[in-house]
Amino acid sequence: MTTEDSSTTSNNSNERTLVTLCTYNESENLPGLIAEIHQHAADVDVLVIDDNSPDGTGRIADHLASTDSRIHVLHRAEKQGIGAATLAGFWWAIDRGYFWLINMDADFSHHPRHLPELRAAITGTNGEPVDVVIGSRYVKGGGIEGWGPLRHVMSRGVNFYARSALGLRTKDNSGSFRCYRVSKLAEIDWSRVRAKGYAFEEEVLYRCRRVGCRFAEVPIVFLDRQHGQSKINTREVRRALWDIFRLGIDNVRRVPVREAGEKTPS
Ligand SMILES: Nc1nc2c(ncn2[C@@H]2O[C@H](COP(=O)(O)OP(=O)(O)OP(=O)(O)O)[C@@H](O)[C@H]2O)c(=O)[nH]1
Ligand SMILES: [Mg+2]
Repeated sequence: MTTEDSSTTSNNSNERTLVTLCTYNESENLPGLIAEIHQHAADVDVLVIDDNSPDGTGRIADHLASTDSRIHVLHRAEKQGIGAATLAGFWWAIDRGYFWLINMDADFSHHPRHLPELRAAITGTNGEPVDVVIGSRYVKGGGIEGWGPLRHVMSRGVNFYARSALGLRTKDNSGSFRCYRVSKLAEIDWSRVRAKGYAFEEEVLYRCRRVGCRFAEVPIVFLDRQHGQSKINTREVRRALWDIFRLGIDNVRRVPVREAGEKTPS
């Protein structure tokens, strides 16, 4: 794994925001997506986390980074799952002192037009700031375009299962379009992480809840990908269900979630 060493960023405020994009074969989507991100949020830095995509996504990302100092690339040697890639982005943001991290899929399913709403929601309602804003398909105004009935049933089913097993109160626990307060991510002991694949999304919310995060959900309309192929398969789904089950056992046993040295009990 190699990282580009860059501590210089272009957003000047004290609350710097990093947008992370995990990519595996997203060459058709990446250039247009980053351009749109910067149309809707000009001040954010973007980190592409590429697992050596055979279609050359990593090279395209390098080229974009060479033309725009807001763009950074983290190259990983091989495909290790979306959870492992997302976690690498968390560490990158923690190490470089970002204040907010917004994660998005890189296939336009998470449209950059929602970025301002996600960022606005961090102030919370009633003057209570929040730590995690979820771009949610399952609150009023949210939705999904382009899925068949099976995908709908699977997604609803996984959400119900995760809420029951992990005690989550939020409605959309399986999507990855989220804004996190980086200091809260830093409180979590990530060495205990169970899911390397798709259950990572539920696992992050579980761990965030256990360290006392406050949540908000803002509606997003999820669009099925236009270009490239889905990386979900039945093996990944089975593994995700198993990972959530094991996390549910951790929840019952109250296995600690905090980084050593963090004082507050979880
Ligand atoms: N770095 C990295 N990125 C991944 C990996 N698996 C998936 N991704 C990326 O994670 C994002 C979500 O993956 P998708 O294949 O779109 O999965 P999905 O959105 O759940 O499924 P579809 O919407 O059906 O395509 C996309 O940007 C993928 O390119 C992985 O193993 N490593
Ligand atoms: Mg997708």
